[in-house]
Amino acid sequence: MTYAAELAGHALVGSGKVREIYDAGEDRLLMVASDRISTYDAVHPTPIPGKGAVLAGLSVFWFERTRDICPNHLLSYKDGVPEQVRGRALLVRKLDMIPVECVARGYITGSGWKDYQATGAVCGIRLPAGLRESQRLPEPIFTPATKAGVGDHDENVDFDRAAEIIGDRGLLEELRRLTLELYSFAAEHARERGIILADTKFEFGRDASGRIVLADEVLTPDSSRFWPADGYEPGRGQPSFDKQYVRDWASASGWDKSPPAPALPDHVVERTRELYADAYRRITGEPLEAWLERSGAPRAGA
Ligand code: Q0T
Repeated sequence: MTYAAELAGHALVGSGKVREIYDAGEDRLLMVASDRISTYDAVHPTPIPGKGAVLAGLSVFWFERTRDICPNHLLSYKDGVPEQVRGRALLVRKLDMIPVECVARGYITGSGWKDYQATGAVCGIRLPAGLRESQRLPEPIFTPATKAGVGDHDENVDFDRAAEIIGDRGLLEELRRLTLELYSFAAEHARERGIILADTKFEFGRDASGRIVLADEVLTPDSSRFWPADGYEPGRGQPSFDKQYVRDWASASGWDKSPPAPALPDHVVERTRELYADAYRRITGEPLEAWLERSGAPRAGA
């Protein structure tokens, strides 16, 4: 059994590269963000202390501020959360998940840039000719994707295909509206604080009454691309706000970028930990310590 599966009284129901989901009773799940970090699709054996807390704290920040746009699955980050994982775990409502990844893009990068270069379009949305890598789009676009097999990348699909997958075109129209509204709200907030939210991915589900509910983690550096606004320059790939230091070190280390990923030296861990804490502070306006205190996270060393 992996260490990840050990949480007394909770059955592991799912796990990703850097997080786990546990059953927490009848209609609840416990989503736990670890301190693990991946680059080039491989997880490094060295954790970044506080990374899980940054992801959980940011998700809570956004869940609390986007309730008027869309209800979400957050039930608690304290009551009912085992002490051992407090600060990086969310107790959430179990939903019927809608099997489409809802992506909003305000800038052309990643798989969107690849598709645009090959076809002039992303997910069937024709874009202006002559865009440069990382350029801001005339307006944010909704680019749905389907979860591929374990270890595979999500596959971009056009609106019609996504509608076919979920079997309800009206529902997908509503998800597109919500996705773009959530993105625009968050991108504007981040931009005022020196961070470009290039794109982001949401997952939605339905509750017992059929209501659409925002799920997963939201608007974190793991579910989004955060770029420092300082030094933004279209025409090239942008450095990642949180992971660039690890990527630069990993590239220079001679690692061939196939698993297993190398252990990280102390200076890379320390700098990256600072970058995550800085992202938390810039976006929320409070130090990460405030979240650790509020959530009842165990003190380092305890
Ligand atoms: C889910 C029911 O995040 C996932 O896996 C990574 C370990 C995908 N996933 C989401 C669910 C959620 C959520 N979020 C929910 N509220 N209710 N299922 C399951 N897997």
